[in-house]
Amino acid sequence: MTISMGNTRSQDGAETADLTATMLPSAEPVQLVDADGAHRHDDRYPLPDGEALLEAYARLVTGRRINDQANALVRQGRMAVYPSSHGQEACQVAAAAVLGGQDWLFPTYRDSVAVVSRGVDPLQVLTLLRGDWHAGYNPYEHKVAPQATPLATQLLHAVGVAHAAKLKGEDTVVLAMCGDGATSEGDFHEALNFAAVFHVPVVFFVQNNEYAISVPLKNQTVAPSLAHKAIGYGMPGERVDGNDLAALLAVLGTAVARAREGGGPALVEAHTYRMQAHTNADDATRYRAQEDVEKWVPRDPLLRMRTYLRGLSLLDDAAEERIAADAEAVAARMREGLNAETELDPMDLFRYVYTQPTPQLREQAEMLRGELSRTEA
Ligand SMILES: Cc1ncc(C[n+]2csc(CCOP(=O)(O)OP(=O)(O)O)c2C)c(N)n1
Ligand SMILES: [Mg+2]
Repeated sequence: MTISMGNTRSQDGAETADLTATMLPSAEPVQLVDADGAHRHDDRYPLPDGEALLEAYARLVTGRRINDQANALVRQGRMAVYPSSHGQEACQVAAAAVLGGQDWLFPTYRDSVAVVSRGVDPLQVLTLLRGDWHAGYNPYEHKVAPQATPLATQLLHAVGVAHAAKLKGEDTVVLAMCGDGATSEGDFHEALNFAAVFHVPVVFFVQNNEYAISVPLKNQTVAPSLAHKAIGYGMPGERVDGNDLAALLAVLGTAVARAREGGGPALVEAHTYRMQAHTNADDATRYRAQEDVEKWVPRDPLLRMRTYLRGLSLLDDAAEERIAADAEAVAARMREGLNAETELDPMDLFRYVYTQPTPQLREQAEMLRGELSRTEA
């Protein structure tokens, strides 16, 4: 049977068996550098070269520094909230690194480090979490969609952009990020089905950090893995060690290259862990044991990449100092920018929301304008 838009579904038994074999994820998450920093050979995924790993490692260090600095700024009352990607920095860096300038990234609230890795100014990124703007950066400038808080909604937008790019004949791949919890949303299923049927160049990147606020993965799904969900829609799924920067670059890079060559969508599940609370507004000790968190400490993505690079003499003391100084400069810029007092115009609430404001919003804007002029008087 042929489905419209050029995507073919076979009802022939032998062909179905072949497709099943190519679409099912690996039995174990792909790993190229283990927790001790040793290379693990994998015929399917060559190790990225040393230069690429060193550059990505520097971004990991900056990412960790951004997470730590943002947490401190929240405690100092300079930011409203910060969903940290501490422990997930390898996923964050790899998501940005595998994309070209013509590609689009669709991040969530937890993916600030990925957005910075894509080249967006951290101060522009953090205005959202400071509570100043819905998105502090221009999405078109860096081809980064606004960070989405309503779970999985961005996946449908991502598929729409990929579909449009395909119709226009553009060489664009879209990488859409979401968490394990978001895979239970209707929008997740609609996005995957739409992407597969229309055969669009999108890579769904699920960071499985084992929690959706207080809900553990076992209460979220009983599927063998989240990557196994892909075959149900007719696209390949792959599992990767989400704390292994090298494996993430290889697996995501392969999925992006495949999408660019017209191979259609894919789903990549990264197995990682949310090392800190959901946000500063959450007390994780109420629903998970500290021993469980500690098991993940030795699997830290920075530690293993550092050990690997030092083992090959690709990273020496001088390079470490330079990388740390660069990360510190980013943190200093965050402190300076976010500690500065800003004069916000409350009328901004109504600007840049709709091209044509609705009658209700116009009415509310007038009310606010009236109140402001009374308080100023
Ligand atoms: C549609 C929708 N429902 C509920 C929420 C409230 N909510 C915010 S974050 C979250 C958990 C999401 O977990 P996951 O997708 O695993 O992402 P993580 O926070 O672990 O990165 C929930 C339920 C929301 N933001 N959007
Ligand atoms: Mg999660």
